[in-house]
Amino acid sequence: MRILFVNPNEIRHIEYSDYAMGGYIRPFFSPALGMLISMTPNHHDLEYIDEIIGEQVDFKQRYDLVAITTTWTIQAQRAYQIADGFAKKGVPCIIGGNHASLCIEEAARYASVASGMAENMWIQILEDAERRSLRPVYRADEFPEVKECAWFDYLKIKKAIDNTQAAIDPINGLARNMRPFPILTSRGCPHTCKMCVTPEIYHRSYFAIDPELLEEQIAIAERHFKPFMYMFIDEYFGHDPRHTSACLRKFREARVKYGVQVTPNLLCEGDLAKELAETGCVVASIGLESLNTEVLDEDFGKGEPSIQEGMELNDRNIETTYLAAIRKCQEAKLPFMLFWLINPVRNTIEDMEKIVAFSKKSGAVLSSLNFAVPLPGTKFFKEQKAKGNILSYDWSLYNTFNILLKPSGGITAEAFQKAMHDNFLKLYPIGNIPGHLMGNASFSIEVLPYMVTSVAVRLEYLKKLVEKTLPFPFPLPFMPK
Ligand code: B12
Ligand code: SF4
Repeated sequence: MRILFVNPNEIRHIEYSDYAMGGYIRPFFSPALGMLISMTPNHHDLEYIDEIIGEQVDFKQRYDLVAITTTWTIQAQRAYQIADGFAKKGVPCIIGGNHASLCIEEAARYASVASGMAENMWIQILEDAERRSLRPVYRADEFPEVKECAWFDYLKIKKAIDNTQAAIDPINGLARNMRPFPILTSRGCPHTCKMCVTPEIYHRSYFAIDPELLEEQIAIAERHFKPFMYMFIDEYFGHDPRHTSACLRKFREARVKYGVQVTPNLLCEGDLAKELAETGCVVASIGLESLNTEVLDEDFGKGEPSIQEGMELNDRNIETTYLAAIRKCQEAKLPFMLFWLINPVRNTIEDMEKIVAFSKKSGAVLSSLNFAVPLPGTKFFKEQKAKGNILSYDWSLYNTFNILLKPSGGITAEAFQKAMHDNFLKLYPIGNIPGHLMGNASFSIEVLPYMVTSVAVRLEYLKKLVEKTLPFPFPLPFMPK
């Protein structure tokens, strides 16, 4: 069969609040689609189109199957448009990924839906597509439980990328090689945080890659892609310290650079920060999320005991844990970024200010303030919906930069959104750029994120004003349309 894999762009509306910001880090290819490509038998003819870098879907092409992912809820509306476009031409489509998996009824209005991990469904889906009899819905829990998950086959992925018939926007096309290259040491997560979709899809299962296979993958990636840096896309990196060390040794041997997302509880125990620094990690993104233990416990469900003792995600004195994790990074000379989630229902503007002060003192190369999003399908969504706190069900707003929950304390949503914007800017004074450039780190990984964020946040605001003023679209390169 001729199969097209599409990573849909997000749809953005300029009616967004002027104070909503955007985030643009995307990997070299969609890991979800990369995994499906890796699992597809060799006799099929595969093409991969990434709308996020400006590749365009051609609805006139004759495909036998179109597979679309919705890793992010903000991709859902575009995913449905693409499915609709192909349905009109009689081309069968299947939509999967986090959003469609948890909003089956909604997605099924546009295409067949694959809900959950694809490992044990994918071959059945391909066979049904070949017979032109796709079922309306495939549910992972109706197939045998996934005991072994798929890992990347980079050669197959490369072939599908190179095989694309898509028209490529030349400026954005260049951007592919500037994107970090996805790699992983594990999939899944044993925790059950309420605001996260992973427990709803992976049901606490956790899979660790064989370090020998990882070594092979790095060698293939180096030979065929030569990535400027890798990005670990593990859901819960570092869960098994021995396995993590074995994997990190492979990175040290290959002498490659990478970035990782990690939780503070894992950093403050043992030598993880040191190991990361010694094996090529150029930056660790730490998900601190909140300084407020009620938000962590009651809203995000991080107070539940971990299934593994000593691996709890929250403790009573959270600031001490955070400082311990930061100290470990500083001792190891490991640059780190901090990621925060503000829940307008419980957090106040003073809480934002506290986070800004904490971040500025921390020595982080970048700190990011995001809104907690009631992601559809999560327990957090159900609770906030039941309380009447959700402000919008327009999925195109679900990108963590728009306020989606009613603030308490009588403040309006727009005022709260503006306070977020103002506090975000406080983290990145433009006047500090020369200081950063002339400082000890000079033009290095420690300076670039600061400069890029400082400028991008302000550009985003200007872009909105220009778009609102001009009667025609004004696309800026590297920015989502
Ligand atoms: C690594 C990661 C990132 C990376 C890159 C991710 C990427 N995929 O491009 C980075 C760091 C850039 C990132 C950024 C963000 N992320 Co993120 N990220 C992840 C993470 C941890 C892993 C995703 C991944 O690639 N997994 C590996 C693949 C192989 O697994 P998979 O996607 O589950 O795919 C399997 C199945 O779902 C299924 N499947 C998937 N698609 C399809 C399609 C078809 C047709 C079929 C049949 C099956 C199928 O089969 C696959 C194989 O089993 C996820 C957690 C998660 N579980 O998804 C969060 C996650 C995707 N991120 C999330 C969020 C919110 C963000 C941010 C908005 C956070 C922020 N404020 O910065 C930003 C978005 C920035 C942007 N818009 O540019 C949310 C999205 C939730 C949602 N519903 O929207 C998630 C789910 C985490 C969460 N909190 O619940 N992220
Ligand atoms: S630890 Fe991370 S991946 Fe695991 S459930 Fe919590 S937020 Fe999701």
